[in-house]
Amino acid sequence: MSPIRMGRATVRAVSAAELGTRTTELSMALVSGADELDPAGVAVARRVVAKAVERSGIGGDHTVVALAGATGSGKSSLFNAIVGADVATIGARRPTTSRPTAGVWGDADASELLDWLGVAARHVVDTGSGPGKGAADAVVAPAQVVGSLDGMVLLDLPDFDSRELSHRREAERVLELVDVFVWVTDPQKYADARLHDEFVSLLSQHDAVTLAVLNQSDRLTAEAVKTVTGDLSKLLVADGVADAKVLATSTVTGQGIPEFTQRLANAVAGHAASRQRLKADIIGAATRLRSGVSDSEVDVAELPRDGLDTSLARAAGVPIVLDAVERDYRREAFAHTGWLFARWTKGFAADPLRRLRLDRTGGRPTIPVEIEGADVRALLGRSSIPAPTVSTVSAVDLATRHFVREASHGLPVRWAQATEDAVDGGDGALTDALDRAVIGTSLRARRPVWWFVVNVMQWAFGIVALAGLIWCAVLWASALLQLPHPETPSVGILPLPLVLVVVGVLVGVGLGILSRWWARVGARHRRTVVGKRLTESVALVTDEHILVPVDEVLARHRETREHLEAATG
Ligand SMILES: Nc1nc2c(ncn2[C@@H]2O[C@H](COP(=O)(O)OP(=O)(O)OP(=O)(O)O)[C@@H](O)[C@H]2O)c(=O)[nH]1
Ligand SMILES: [Mg+2]
Repeated sequence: MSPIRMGRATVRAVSAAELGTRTTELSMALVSGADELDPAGVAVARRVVAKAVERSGIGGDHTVVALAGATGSGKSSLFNAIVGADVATIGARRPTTSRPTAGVWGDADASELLDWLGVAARHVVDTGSGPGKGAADAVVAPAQVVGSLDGMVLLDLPDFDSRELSHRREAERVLELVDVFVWVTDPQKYADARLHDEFVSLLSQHDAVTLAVLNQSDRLTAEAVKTVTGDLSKLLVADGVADAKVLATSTVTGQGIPEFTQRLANAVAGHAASRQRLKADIIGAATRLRSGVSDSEVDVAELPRDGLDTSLARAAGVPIVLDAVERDYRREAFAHTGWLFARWTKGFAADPLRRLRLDRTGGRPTIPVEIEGADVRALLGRSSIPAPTVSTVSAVDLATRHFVREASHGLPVRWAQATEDAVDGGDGALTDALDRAVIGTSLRARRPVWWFVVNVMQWAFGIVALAGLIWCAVLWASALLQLPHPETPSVGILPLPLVLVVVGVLVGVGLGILSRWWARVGARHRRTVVGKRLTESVALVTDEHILVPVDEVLARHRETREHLEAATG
């Protein structure tokens, strides 16, 4: 709050552009963070934004000054003193005023503004002879007032404290919209605890330019006026009104009225008060919301994610798939490098990848890029990887919670909750995504060259063994039938056909044994390669289902803070 001082206007000018920027920033903060900010604060901020937009749209550059306070303090009397005519009803029966009355200074049309304020009773003040002609006529010497009251809309409000609740409501409604408050009190009620607690605290919340007037000062001695205004200043400071200064007035003797008029002229000067009030409201609303956001947020990309990736990989069945990949490699290796005459046994061993229904695709490229989710399953079906066990599921849950807790470290509760809500809600989407990731990952690779080389050798030695066997058979048959046959060549003491059979079989079997051993090494390598691919695929799922949603909340948090800081800064 900034009390108006005597002399030249001291209210710092707020440009329309500055007000517009602050209003926009506050409304942007509401767009990005309304759900995570305190609902009461959000409601206030929405009202402030609406008010700023509406008020800025009203032409005329008026300053709305409200006389508010307890019943019988002399609001209507002060109003008439400033207007210079008996416009407002002054009564001995309390409360007198039930609807606000407006006095308008200057040529600019204030009807749009008064419609917006909801004030029906209007009086245009004749300003022909200086600031507040009537006031001048009554008690103010024009020469004493520096400046003019042109552009002022003075409101005489209903009381704030009577038994009429509707009066209080009406006063509160209008006070929400005015630019300058004048709290009018009297020697009897100035220390009333209820007024201070309920009324002055409300004024400090409204954050408008404020002025306190102790009216009916003619009822006190000069000494008592000093004491009472001093007391009242202290009470105002205790109420939170900074730099509180009290003005003593009397509508009977005219004491203090010129000074009061001067202060009103100061408030009107530069037409700054309305924007000042709106700025103060915006800053007040944004400051209140600012306590609902932290000063910084965690960088999700920097957080350790090993626990998360590992638990998700386990849930995706990656270890089971890798075992199958290893077995598949050994099986395929045997089909290409095993001893030719033992390969038929391969038919008995079940295809490990087929058992998991992972054998139908060569990898991602076979899935059209634009096909997603259920369509992928329609195209490829589901895998038959066993569903994750309860302990695996709870490990994922634990790792996710841990990660989210780390990510939302230091955030206010509502934001932390939003971060938690943003990640997969256990509706099966994560499990489906993991399955899709495994299905979409290529589990095989190019056949190794050594398979081809060994295969050629196996065929060569197989043919050698077979040729030797057939030769032996022919020799045996011709011996049996006592048919003449040419001399059988020999190697040393052994006949060549036998040598061919023995060499063919021994080399074939030996090569098979060596290849089996080498295939174990190759299978482990294949496991590593495919393991890397699966880790990448699972990491993408982690990104999509956990990191990105969490990061989105944190980004909104940052935006909200930046907008609120821009609104208050
Ligand atoms: N002695 C003295 N009496 C005053 C002064 N100002 C107002 N009064 C009297 O106080 C009574 C109340 O004045 P109003 O102006 O009606 O007071 P109000 O604050 O508008 O009251 P409500 O409309 O009920 O809220 C009237 O009888 C006035 O004549 C003053 O400065 N000195
Ligand atoms: Mg009145």
